[in-house]
Amino acid sequence: MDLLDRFLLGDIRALSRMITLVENRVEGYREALGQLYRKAGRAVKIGLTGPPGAGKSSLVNCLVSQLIDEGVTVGVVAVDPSSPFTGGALLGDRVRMSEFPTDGQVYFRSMASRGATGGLSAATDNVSVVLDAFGFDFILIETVGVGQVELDIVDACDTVVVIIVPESGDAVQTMKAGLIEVADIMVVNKADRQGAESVAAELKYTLHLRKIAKDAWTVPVLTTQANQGINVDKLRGRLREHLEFIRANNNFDDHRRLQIQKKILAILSHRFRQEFLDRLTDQIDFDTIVDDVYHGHSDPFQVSDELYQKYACS
Ligand SMILES: Nc1nc2c(ncn2[C@@H]2O[C@H](COP(=O)(O)OP(=O)(O)OP(=O)(O)O)[C@@H](O)[C@H]2O)c(=O)[nH]1
Ligand SMILES: [Mg+2]
Repeated sequence: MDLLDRFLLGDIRALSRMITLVENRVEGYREALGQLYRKAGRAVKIGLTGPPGAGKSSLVNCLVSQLIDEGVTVGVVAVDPSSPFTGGALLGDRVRMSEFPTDGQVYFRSMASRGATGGLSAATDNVSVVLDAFGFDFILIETVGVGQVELDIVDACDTVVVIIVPESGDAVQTMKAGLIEVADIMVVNKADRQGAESVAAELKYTLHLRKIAKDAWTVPVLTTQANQGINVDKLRGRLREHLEFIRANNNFDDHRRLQIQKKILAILSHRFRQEFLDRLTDQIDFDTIVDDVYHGHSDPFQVSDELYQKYACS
């Protein structure tokens, strides 16, 4: 029996192998992923992002416990910026795994952000498609909110939770980093520390000023203490409300359709770029061109125009 058949029968080991295949873009992955795409689309995707150490994993663990109690299945993808490994063999995940049932109701996977071929955002999205096709009801994606790539990752989710901590300057940093733009729910974690309530109030005020339309979703601001599981039930409640809201207002379908369009364009642009650059490097003597620019006889703009005319339009 081949891998896809075993996967479709619900074999967890086949799931792990499929993710590795997709993550590393092993030959044949496109065909397999294409098949899985047709089966995906049922899972609810929740993105959790925020600064390093804010308590994202702690919150994910609490949410997973709640979801398990509700009787639903959960797949978790953690994008780990510090890890050079792929394959989910990290200590943190082993510890986490041991807390939960091993009957397939929950599945954890880490992705190393360094060296992801073809882009981390695409790789994470592909892995979430695999989990979706496997049949998980919920997919939680944890990523450190530090740059555009991480924002792209959570932007593909149905609901985005942004987690910050009360430490001074954090609220300001969050706004600067564009995290507020992507947030459907804001969480100020480590509420046991000083200043949590004032940071929450500051965020509420900023969000109130930013609200674009009267009937738009009001981004709630919660305070939690994830290491003690405090207020995580409230977060679960807000997640449910947000899902109901976007389903009732068509945003859910619109957003998913937009994601499909983005995905097609991303695949195409990756391909165009790759093919064009391959053609260029095969045919061009860069030393001479660089010499010209270096000595002031040409400039990067003119050179690019000429190369584009010659190789992209042919
Ligand atoms: N005091 C306090 N500590 C917390 C709370 N929530 C989490 N922590 C602790 O904060 C530390 C970081 O928590 P994680 O859940 O690993 O944070 P993270 O955001 O996933 O971290 P990275 O994935 O490394 O960015 C751990 O030592 C947690 O036990 C909280 O509400 N209060
Ligand atoms: Mg973490």
